[in-house]
Formats: sequence, C-alpha cells, structure tokens
Amino acid sequence: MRINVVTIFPEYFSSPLETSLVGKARAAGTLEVVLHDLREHGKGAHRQVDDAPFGGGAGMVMMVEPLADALDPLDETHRVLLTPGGRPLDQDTLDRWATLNDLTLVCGRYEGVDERVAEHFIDEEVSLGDYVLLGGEVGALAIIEGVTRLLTGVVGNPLSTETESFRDGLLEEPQYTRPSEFRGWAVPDVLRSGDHEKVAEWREAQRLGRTRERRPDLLE
Ligand code: J9T
Repeated sequence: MRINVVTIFPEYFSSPLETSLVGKARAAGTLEVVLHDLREHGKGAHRQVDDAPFGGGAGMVMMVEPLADALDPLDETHRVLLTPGGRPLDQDTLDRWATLNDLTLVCGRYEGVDERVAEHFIDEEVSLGDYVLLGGEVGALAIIEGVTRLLTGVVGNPLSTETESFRDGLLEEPQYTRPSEFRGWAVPDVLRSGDHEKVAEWREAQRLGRTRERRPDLLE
C-alpha cells in the first residue's frame, strides 16, 4: 500500500516512520509512505501557503492554490483531510482504508483550510476527536499506524488484530502477566484457575462493565 502525506512539515514524520512495525513494513515494501512538501507549491519568494480570511477574523487560512497543485497529481487516490470539523475517525474507517492501494492524507494547519479544497480535492474529512491541535500531522501518523497494523504480514498473530478493543464494539478486558503478585496486588484468581469457560465469562463481564462505565455511547 502507498500512503501519500501532504504537509508543510515533512520532517515531522522522520522518526515515527523509521520506528517499530511501521519502519519494518516500509523496509519490507508492504508500506510505502511518500511525503509531499506543500511548501514546494507555495506562492512567491516566501513560498506562502496561507493568507488572511475573507470576511475578517483571527488567524490564517490555507490557500487553495498550493493544495490544488499538490493534490492534482494525486487525484486517482483516496484523499483524506485531517480537520477537527471532520467525522470522528474510527476502526471501521481504518479497516476500509487498509484495503486501498493508494491513500492520501492532507494535513491542515493554521485556523483552517479554504473550503474549496474540501469541496473539490478531498473525498473524506476526518477528525481525531473533539479537541483542536496545531495541525493534521498527528492525525496522519495515527492513521498510518492504524492502517499499517492491518496490512497482511505486519502483525505476527492475526488474532491480535481481531480481538482487541472496538473490533466487536466493546472495550477490551484488563490483561495481566507475571508476576502473579506485585506489592501485594494479586492477579484475579479466575485467570489462574485454568478454567477456560470461567475465564471467557469473566472477560466478557469485564468488557461489558468497562464499556458501560467508560463508553456508554458504544452500547447505544
Ligand atoms: C488543525 O488540525 C487539527 O487541529 C485537528 C486535526 C484532526 N483532528 C483534530 N481533532 C484536530
């Protein structure tokens, strides 16, 4: 799979793209990430990519022309804009994108992006959640990680991508490993009982209880 990233900060991505399974997937050729420096399409001697908003107000808006120039050659790909005004990113969306050959992630910056970009150059707008960041770069990295782990051969045990949180709409149950007691805090007896049926029942109850308490919206 090839993921294009359009950003004014390509250097932001260097270490995360080298690290862990994303680095391995790139080395193995399972994943290709192409960074597109938006500044190369900036206007004038200062390579300007933003300007004051029509109608007035604080902050700057990313101009349509540099983004159009960057995105025209990528018009055969699925183009995603990271913006707090987008639809919240979820696992189903990552599952869908992981099946694509080409994905393009566009990182907004400043107070916003000229609406004509979203209208004419973008297929989907997504948000990381109900908070504002400085730009879409963290979101692009989240998507790269979330998609990469779904690519064939990247995560060793295929079960581990199927059983975790959100795969069936519930949060994951608590997990424990050795030692069985630490500073007097013991692992729940049932997990050490060897009774697989009891373990499965306990895990299910934990998943439901946790989801009810922390994410009641998922149960609706
Ligand atoms: C400027 O971009 C953001 O602040 C942003 C991007 C994606 N999701 C968010 N929640 C915020």
